Amino acid sequence: MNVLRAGGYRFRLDRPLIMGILNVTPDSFSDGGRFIEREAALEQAHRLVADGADIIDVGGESTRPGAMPVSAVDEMRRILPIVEALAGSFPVSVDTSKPEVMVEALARGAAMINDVRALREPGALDAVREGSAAVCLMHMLGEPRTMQVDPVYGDVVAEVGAFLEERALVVESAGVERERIVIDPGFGFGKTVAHNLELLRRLPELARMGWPLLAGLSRKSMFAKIAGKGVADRLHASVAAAVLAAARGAAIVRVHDVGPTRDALCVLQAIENEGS
Ligand code: HH2
Repeated sequence: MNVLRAGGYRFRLDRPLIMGILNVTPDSFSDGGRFIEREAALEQAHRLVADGADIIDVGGESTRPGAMPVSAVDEMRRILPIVEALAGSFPVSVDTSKPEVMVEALARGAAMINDVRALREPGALDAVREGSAAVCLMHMLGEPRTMQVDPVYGDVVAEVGAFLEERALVVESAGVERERIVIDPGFGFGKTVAHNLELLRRLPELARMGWPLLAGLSRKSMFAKIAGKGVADRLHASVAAAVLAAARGAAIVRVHDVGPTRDALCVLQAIENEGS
């Protein structure tokens, strides 16, 4: 049985976990500005948990294509009060690439660091290596400001897999135990729709690599092309994608709409439990 250790929490990975997204930003692509006030953010966190989230992922900087960087001071001002308020009661992940933000979030009880740059910023690995927090290492080609400008791969699955393996081994040899490491192909991060679909179709290859796999597809722009939906109308497509990812081996799905995703995943689980 695979397990994931995240701070004081130990998750058995015998069913897909749900990571609920809480963006405390003015400019996130689908919910920017909705949870920037403390009360609204905490209310949303409690709603996500009531709906079935296993982990709450708090982010203070949008990484949508074209997003402009935010200073560490501003990012901390947004997220730390929320992390502090929630971490005593729920597993809290923090979506950041900045070592100083990681250190402060971990000091306030964050159980996981979710880094779209896979701990490549100087000092990031040192910020997480001690202690027991989990880390999510994500693949991104380029930087958010420019990553969607003509991304090119030979074999996207092989290249993303090689990057994730290399990063996971570096992080492990720095002293982060395997049970604390999650990998993520980074849907939409320097990828065309065709790349995203290839990654989703061949997700089992990445799931077999030996680290739990996270899939973040929720409300992403690929659904504009696939289903012709604007950002406010991508619920059904997102739920379908989360279930397909879980069926192909994702151990964690990162989603905005926890309740509908949970119900859909129950169907998958029921089928799989019946078969075993
Ligand atoms: N996607 C987003 C942000 N963080 N982290 C991981 N590990 N995987 C992802 O796919 C991922 C992520 C983008 O989604 P969202 O947080 O809703 O938007 P924004 O970056 O605009 O805040």
